[in-house]
Amino acid sequence: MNRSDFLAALRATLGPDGLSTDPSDLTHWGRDWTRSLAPDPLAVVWPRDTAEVAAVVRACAAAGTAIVPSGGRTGLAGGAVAAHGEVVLSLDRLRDIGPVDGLNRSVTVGAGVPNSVLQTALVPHGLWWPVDLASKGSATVGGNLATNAGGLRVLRYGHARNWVLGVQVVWASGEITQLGGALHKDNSGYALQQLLVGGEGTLGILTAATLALAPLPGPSEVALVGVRDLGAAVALFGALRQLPVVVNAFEALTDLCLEQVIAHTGMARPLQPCATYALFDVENPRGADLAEWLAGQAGLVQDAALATDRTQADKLWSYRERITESLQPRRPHKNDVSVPVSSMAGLAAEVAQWFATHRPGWQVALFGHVGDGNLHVNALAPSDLAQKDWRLACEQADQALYGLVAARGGSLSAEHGIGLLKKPYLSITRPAAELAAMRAVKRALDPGNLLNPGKIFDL
Ligand code: 2HG
Ligand code: ZN
Repeated sequence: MNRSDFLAALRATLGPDGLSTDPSDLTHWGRDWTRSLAPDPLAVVWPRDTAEVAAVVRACAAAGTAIVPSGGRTGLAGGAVAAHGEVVLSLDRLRDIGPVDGLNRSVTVGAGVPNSVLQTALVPHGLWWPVDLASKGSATVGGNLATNAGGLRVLRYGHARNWVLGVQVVWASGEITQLGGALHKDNSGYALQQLLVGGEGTLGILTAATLALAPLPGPSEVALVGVRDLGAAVALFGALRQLPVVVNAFEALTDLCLEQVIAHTGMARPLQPCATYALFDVENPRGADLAEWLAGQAGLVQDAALATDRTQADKLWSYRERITESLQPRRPHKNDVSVPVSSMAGLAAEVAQWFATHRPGWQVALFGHVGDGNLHVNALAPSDLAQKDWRLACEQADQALYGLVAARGGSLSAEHGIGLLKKPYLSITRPAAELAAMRAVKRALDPGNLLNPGKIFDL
């Protein structure tokens, strides 16, 4: 079948508004937030339900055309980029939200439900899905699961995979299978749904999921604290954990991040300038006096703002949540690494030292999830460096960074996934035998290499 017959057959299956080859759609739907990778898909399709997803998969399999499953495309590793004539299969129309089972604390939803829409629907039930991302307005449940999203509450709740009971999957063959269900306990054989979670759309296409839900968190207290460096932030985290509080999040950012947020948003500087800031969010059911505690941390705390109401708390959070959008105009080269929390301060010092020695003059924005041992390293492009030279200089810096991370038993992707961007480096922190097992799983479930080929690893 030639290309135009193939597209005509897909259009006949999906209806006239179910497929586009319009160049602006191809650009928009062919990429995620990774702006350094150019999109070049053949078409974008918007099936209405799981049966139509299966029909698209069968048609693509017959034509030998690869598929890139697509959620909210807020990923930062190129996992949803279609750069080689693939069909982008958007799950955008699969937006059903089933009845909430309050007793079982679960709900079944379509893959295309935006994270924030789900959260709003759960509020009247006093429940939420504890996957909390700065990108929640665009990110979808299907994308959250395919990438095993992390976010701002991993410290308390864990990644997306902790909050899924079952999934509906369309395999590369076009068959539809339910993996798991609404069971909180099910120890009967492999938990295959967990293989799909974090699979970046390479093993099957998630069309629906039964999610585990948590009670809405209680009121929280939020503070932004100026400290000497990331080591001091980590020490403050250790001290905070000694208090009888539940730590929802413990984050950090350097002053460069704060400067960029202030420049981008026009918000006022919240504290006197310090080299680094820690932000924490705690539930405090036993009423520990946090102001007094902060005052007692004189060796660590240089300045502090403790929110007294929700509006102030949200404002303090926005200095952290708005970093990514504020860095965007500076063509950031992104990294997302993790080490044990006990190695976090050492890693941050080594990273800063490496850049100061080998890339003097570069601005490197360090921020991340201290409580998870997760450091985001965003190198900002000098305005006088051509894109090609910038990329080369960054690739060399990446090698050095991953060497430091590997030496501390870390990972080169804590929460953003591997996609296309980190693929060349995966073997630095994953042993060859493990990669061989991953390839064997991929070959078994997708023998034709139809689903998101070239992501995570090449076969
Ligand atoms: C965050 O923690 C996200 O805000 C994005 O993981 C990190 O932009 C980044 O590098
Ligand atoms: Zn993050």
